[in-house]
Amino acid sequence: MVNATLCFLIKDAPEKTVLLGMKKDGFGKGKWNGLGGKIEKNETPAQAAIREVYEESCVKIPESAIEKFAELTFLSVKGTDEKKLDMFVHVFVAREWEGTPKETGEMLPKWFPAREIPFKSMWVDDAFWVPLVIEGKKFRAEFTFGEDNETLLSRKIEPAEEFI
Ligand code: 6U4
Repeated sequence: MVNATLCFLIKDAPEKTVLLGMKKDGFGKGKWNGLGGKIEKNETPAQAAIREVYEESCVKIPESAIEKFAELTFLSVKGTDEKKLDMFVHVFVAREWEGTPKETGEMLPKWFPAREIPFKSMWVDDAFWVPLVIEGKKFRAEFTFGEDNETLLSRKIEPAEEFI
């Protein structure tokens, strides 16, 4: 199982807005998503999230300003396509950071009003859980995909206590 992160930068005023990134390459290319990627050896999930946000958008998040909201398990029905990956994803939110998001080789960052999240251009599971993150709910979820890695076969979402 690959361990990865997703991080959402959220501004609360004057209107709630969320930073998403258009992935330019790799797994999920062409989709809007939170910023993130695989956790490297010797990194905590929070450290990995901070590093990925910096690599993908040049924004620096202090370790004290990142909070975990969810754990997601993505499972895929095995086929012959070697690109299929099962992933365990730690989801974070940051409300403080240094710098302005910039386009990088990996991501095109863009602010979206919380009421206008582009679910049609995101992973199909996102419509079920991204709103919970924006509302500040903590939860664990599991999504199973078909062989195409796009069709959602099943989903399970349960509330969670604080994550340490
Ligand atoms: P690298 O490490 O750059 O070679 P790459 O293929 O670009 O790998 P990676 O590992 O950086 O991908 O990113 C995978 C990202 O996609 C993680 O942030 C988790 C996210 N992700 C994977 N499946 C997802 C899904 N079903 N819904 C979602 N995000 C997903 O919202």
